[in-house]
Amino acid sequence: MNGADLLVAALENEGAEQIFGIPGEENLAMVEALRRSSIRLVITRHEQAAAFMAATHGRLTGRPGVCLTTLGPGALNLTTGAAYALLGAMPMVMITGQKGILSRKQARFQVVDMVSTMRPLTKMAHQIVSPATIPALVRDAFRVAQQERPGPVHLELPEDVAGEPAPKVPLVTPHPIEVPVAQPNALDRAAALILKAERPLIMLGAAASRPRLSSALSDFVRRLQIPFFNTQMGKGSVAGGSGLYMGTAALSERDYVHDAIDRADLIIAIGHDTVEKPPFLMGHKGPIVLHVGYLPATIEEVYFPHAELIGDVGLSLGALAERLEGRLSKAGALLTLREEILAHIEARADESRYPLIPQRIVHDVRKVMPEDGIVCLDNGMYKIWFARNYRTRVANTLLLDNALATMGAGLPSAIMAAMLHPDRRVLAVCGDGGFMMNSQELETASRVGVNLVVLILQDNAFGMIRWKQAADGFPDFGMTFGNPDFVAYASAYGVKGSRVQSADDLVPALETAFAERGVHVVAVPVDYAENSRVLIHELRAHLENRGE
Ligand SMILES: Cc1ncc(C[n+]2csc(CCOP(=O)(O)OP(=O)(O)O)c2C)c(N)n1
Ligand SMILES: [Mg+2]
Repeated sequence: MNGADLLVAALENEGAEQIFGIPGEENLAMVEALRRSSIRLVITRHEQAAAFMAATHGRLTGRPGVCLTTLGPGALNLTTGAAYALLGAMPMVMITGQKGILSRKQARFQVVDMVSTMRPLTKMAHQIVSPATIPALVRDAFRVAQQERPGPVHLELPEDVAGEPAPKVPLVTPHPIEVPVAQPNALDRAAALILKAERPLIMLGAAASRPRLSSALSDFVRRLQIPFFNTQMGKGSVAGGSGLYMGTAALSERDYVHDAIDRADLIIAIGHDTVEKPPFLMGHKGPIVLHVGYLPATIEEVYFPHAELIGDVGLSLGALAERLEGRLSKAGALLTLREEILAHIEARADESRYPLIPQRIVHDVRKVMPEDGIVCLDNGMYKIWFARNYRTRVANTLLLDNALATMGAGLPSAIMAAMLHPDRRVLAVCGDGGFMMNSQELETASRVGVNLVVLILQDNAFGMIRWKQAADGFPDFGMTFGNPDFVAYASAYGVKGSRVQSADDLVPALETAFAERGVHVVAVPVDYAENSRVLIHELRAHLENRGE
């Protein structure tokens, strides 16, 4: 047994089932150890995609995903994925190779100080210097990646350590860890604040989407009957059509959902993580904010809670509900605004203009996706429309990145979701810009054999930036490009492609793609004139009507 064998045994001990990545010659001992292990090596076509996939594994399961690359160039390709997992709080373990450390037979060829590079992008970055340290280091890496606030860790395995005979060091057995519940006096204080509120509102933030939390959160909302809204990454964390959903804060202010936020006198912010674009801007005259989280709030100019309930979120909310159930006569005060807010959001969803408008696309996607179907977004203009307009009833069924907000993650994250949930419909939604950043992963998707539909919104532009450019009064410049013929492009990968030719064509195109199984690409032309019409002019007029 050598260092690489011991590392792979330690990964098996952690329950790792797959490793995503692209090895180099420095990893060959590791590759050989993997060949003889129970772990599946899933080769991607770019390391960035491997990191996005491993991070999404962590996000969807709560257990770290693992990725592997060579030294220098391969390892550097992980950095965007590391930041994606760090900002997005997704548990992930990255393993990279390195030249030998006891001698330097190739001088400095390809050598980059990856541990230093990864330090600000991870919760922990370590070089493995001897096989004997591997069992403890790997256990620590998984523990650090997984514990709140979850995120990426990095282990570097030099070529000579990988090949060195390993002493008989026992592996460290993982065990479950229960996080403490909030203190009784903090619970009493929080309960008193909520009892006093005239117009309470719950906000569900990114940490509300932790896989283990969904049922406790839904119970809390159902027991108290306080209406709720969510941040973009908190979507879907309350199960079922509770009748209490007030909307999603896709913009920071002035959207219809802010009619409710601005009138609330107490916001119970559950799991809010300030990596997200602010769902509302706290002001000094604004509502009281009670932060409920695994960890204390980070204080920002736009987020400075007045009280905090820190501890295991599910159990703490249970204890809070015990103190409040049946005692909140004003719980539903803001519900009178609900119908109007949701009616505005649903407007124009059936418009038959071609190219399609974003509202129609969101509406039609919802129509073909079952409640547990998973939509994985890349980053572009449509993210605002999906966050705002796509209704979710099951946790983690609209996967979007409102933290690093990187382009290129849509397709890899969808491949991962499809691998984890072969029985559910999975749809990647990408702009023509973002899709082309990692489109080579169509080959990975078809090789691993997932059922996956990729919807490409085609405006031949970096639409989001083009819109901001116009909104800021700049001339239209530099944001357009040409595209390949996406149907021909798909067929070059041996996957099926189709093009939506009319507004009524989208639903049947998606239905056919899902029914045929395998990987499909569906290109749909999008008309982004609605961006300014709704998100600027209509909202401005609405605000004037409110008299502000
Ligand atoms: C890796 C990366 N590069 C640049 C950006 C800045 N950016 C945000 S949205 C966007 C345009 C996206 O274009 P596209 O994917 O075509 O989507 P569209 O907005 O046109 O629907 C850009 C360039 C980013 N978020 N991530
Ligand atoms: Mg575009």
